[in-house]
Amino acid sequence: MMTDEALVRVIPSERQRLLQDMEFYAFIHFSVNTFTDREWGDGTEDPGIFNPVRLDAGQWARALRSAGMRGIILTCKHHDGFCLWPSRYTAHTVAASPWRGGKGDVVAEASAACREAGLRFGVYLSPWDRNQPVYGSGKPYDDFFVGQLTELLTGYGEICSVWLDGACGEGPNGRKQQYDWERYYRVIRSLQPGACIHVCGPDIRWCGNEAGRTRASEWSVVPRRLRDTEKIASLSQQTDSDAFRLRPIRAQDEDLGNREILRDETDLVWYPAEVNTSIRPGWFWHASEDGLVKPLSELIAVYEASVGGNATFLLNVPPTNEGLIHPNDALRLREMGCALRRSYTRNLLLEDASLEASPAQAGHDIRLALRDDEAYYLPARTGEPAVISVRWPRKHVLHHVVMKEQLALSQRIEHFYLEVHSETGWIRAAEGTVVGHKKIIRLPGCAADAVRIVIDDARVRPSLSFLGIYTDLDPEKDPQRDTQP
Ligand code: FUL
Repeated sequence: MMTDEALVRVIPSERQRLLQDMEFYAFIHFSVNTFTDREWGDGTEDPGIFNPVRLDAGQWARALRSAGMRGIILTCKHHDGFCLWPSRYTAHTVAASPWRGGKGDVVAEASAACREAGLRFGVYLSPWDRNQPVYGSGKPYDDFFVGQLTELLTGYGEICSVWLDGACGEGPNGRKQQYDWERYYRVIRSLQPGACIHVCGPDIRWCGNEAGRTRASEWSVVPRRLRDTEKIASLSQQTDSDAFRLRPIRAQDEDLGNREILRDETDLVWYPAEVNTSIRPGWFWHASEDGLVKPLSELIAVYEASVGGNATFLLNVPPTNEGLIHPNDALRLREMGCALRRSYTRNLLLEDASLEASPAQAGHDIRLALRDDEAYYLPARTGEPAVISVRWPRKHVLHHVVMKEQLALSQRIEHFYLEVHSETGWIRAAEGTVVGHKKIIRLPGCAADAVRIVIDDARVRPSLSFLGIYTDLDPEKDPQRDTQP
């Protein structure tokens, strides 16, 4: 039986911690599909159609950064096999296109723009390749794939992510490939040890749907068998359909890692969730969807459920056939940045608050949770609730509470609740399970002069590396509100 002591021995790798710290980052879907108005190309597209005449990766980076994103993952090759860089392993690349006279390299431009803007850069390289004649032939295709991986992982600086999609269909010859995943992983580890391998890989877990939904409790310590690539592939998209993009999490998978569920497991891993969805209905740009950019409220709700639910948020923003992020998407990104600054700038704990907590272990005082860094609060006693109390001399309107655990100690909090105090006395305003990297609790703007957080169930003892209680910033006071993307 898994004891609490055994559960908290499972902790993230350095590369996973860096990725979780990114919290919110972009997917860029861009390929021949951008020019054919399709979601999946079949590999027969003429590279001559690829000509994004105004391409400016600096504009992408600035627009995405204005939303508060910290990285970009680019579809260097989607299922159609067309390469956004001049791969020497195939002629089906930008080198055969009229763009920049066949001398262009989108991967080079995007990675340079990221470095310039202070964003991390990652690659999506579709294992499924509908153009490649050796696809489905076993080792010859694995050699080809490893060759392409090597180009991407050696020619473009530091790579934060290799996103390996689970879709696996037939190649041009009607055959399906058995991917040599372990070999791909070895190549990635040796060339870019800091890169996380997402989805069909050991580092970052696909949350199981493309609709931007998260589980109420998204645990990072889960059974190792969830990494089973076959399983991921069978749950992944097998056909291109809107229904798949909107499919919610399957009910039987609703909770993957509470203490009860893990009790009889023998082999656990740190495998945090990533939520991916598109800012528009499709992954690729379609002129017909220019008016269908998701509303700000929907994107903020996904942000709060993902970043604020111990997952990362990978939001796709597809450039147009001119090679620019469309003004409607750019505007929404800027609005997102403003909304996030408005919500998470004014931390009332740093104003006139007094803060107390259950006795702490020496060196782990609750005041360490005021700073968002490595230091953390750790109660001295095990087996009893940890209570954290905040009081203000006057009432404040509260909008959000943010809690974070110190992940070097694993994730420990199993249950907590939060009470607010006003003239009608104490009321329970929220409760929850997972905290992990970050928990965001949205409060409906209640006026209160005290807050109490009770962590009433934890593995061994809970840690708290950050606590913030926010009131919305007056938009007039947002110093960056006029920033243009
Ligand atoms: C899916 C792909 O088939 C879609 O086209 C898209 O790339 C999405 C992120 O993953 O499985």
